[in-house]
Amino acid sequence: MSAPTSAWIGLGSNLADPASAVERGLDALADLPSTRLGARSRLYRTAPWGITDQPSFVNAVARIETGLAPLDLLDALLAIERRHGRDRERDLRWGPRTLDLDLLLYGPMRIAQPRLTVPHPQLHRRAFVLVPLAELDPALEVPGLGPVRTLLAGVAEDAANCRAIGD
Ligand code: A4P
Ligand code: MG
Repeated sequence: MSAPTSAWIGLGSNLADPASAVERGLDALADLPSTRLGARSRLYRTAPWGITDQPSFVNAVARIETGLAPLDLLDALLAIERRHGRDRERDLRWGPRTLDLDLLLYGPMRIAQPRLTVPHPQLHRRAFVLVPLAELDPALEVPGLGPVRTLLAGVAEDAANCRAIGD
């Protein structure tokens, strides 16, 4: 196996018991083959983005150290989503979901393939991703876009609607 790569995963849920769904998602990341959970953010309650007429979300991000290649990691994330009851045939784009896992960053790589775009194409516009990323690593460089803390300043209004659960 080649040296592990740091990859960042965004987790979100807004159905049933979203906080436990995200916690189960984090556990499932830790159980992936050739993978170690390096760091995880707190859980955040966030205002819905995109389609705003839906329940609020619980979001978090995690850094994993993984030997999985990008497409293998994507497939593993989709398998976790399926195990947690997400039905892609039924889901609306940007609509409610039991558990959504996005591959945000894969080391310093930029990937543009039919099934996979990295950095995640919406990352820089989404406070619900940037706030937990900034909790763990504000200096993290998003390839082609700049550091997380700078991107976060661009969505300051939405960031005010992302609250750490328990604060
Ligand atoms: N795909 C390509 N690149 C990636 C990547 N970097 N990570 C492909 C994950 N998947 C990637 O994914 C559809 C396909 O995208 C995958 O099969 C993969 O091959 P998807 O997640 O069903 O679709 P999508 O385009 O990401 O739209 P989706 O899921 O409807 O919306 P999002 O973008 O995931 O957003 N508001 C708050 N506050 N918090 C949230 O978590 N989430 C959404 C859903 C909307 N509003 C939200 C939240
Ligand atoms: Mg998604």
